[in-house]
Amino acid sequence: MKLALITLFPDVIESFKDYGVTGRAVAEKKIDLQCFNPRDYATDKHRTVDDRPYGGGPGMVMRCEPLTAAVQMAKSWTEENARVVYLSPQGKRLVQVRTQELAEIAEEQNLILIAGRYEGIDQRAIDNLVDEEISIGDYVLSGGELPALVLIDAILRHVPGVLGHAESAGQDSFSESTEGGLDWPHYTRPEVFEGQAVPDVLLSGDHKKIEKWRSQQAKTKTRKMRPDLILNRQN
Ligand code: 9D3
Repeated sequence: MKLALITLFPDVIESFKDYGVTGRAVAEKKIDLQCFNPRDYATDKHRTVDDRPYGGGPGMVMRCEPLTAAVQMAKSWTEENARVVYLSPQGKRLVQVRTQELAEIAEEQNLILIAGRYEGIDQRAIDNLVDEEISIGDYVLSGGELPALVLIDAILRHVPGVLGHAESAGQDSFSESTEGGLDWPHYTRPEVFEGQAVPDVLLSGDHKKIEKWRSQQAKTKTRKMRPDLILNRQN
């Protein structure tokens, strides 16, 4: 699976390739992640990638030409009909089912992600290049790089062989084992830490009882922290 990322800050992305399950996926060539910097494709004397907005107002806007050239290079590296996703505050909010669907799309036709900076990108670049716009949630960030990494991380977890045998995407919170609810509490050694003991049931060896306790803990936590997950399962 080829993932191309259009970004003015490729260095921000690099460390992601070195650590954890995602780093292993890169090392084992389950995915090929490459950055394309619009700056490298700016043709004017000063290599400008942004300019002031028509109509006035604060901030700068990413220009069409360098973006278009970068996406074209990304397409020749991936494939001509690669899915193009623009990470944007105006996008549809990302949920777990969509990460699964995008993983399937990415397996079929590869993926080009555009991370914006400044106030965003010229609308004509969106109209010409972008298949869909995705936001990762209702809070303000400084650009699309972290959202792109969030999306890549979530997609990779669905790629066969990326997760070990113990984990599996189906076991994740927001997935099957807790029926779309939150996880149960976890404990490991020591049995007593600063006077706090591990719940007896977990040491009982009674697997039926343990399973029942965990599911009840998960339900209580979900009702308290995320009642919305019970009311409208949109994941
Ligand atoms: C303070 C600037 N805002 C004026 C109304 C608009 C704005 C422009 C650019 C807000 C954020 C950004 C940069 N954010 C992203 O590129 C972004 C993002 C986000 O901020 N939150 C959640 N998901 C995403 S995906 C891309």
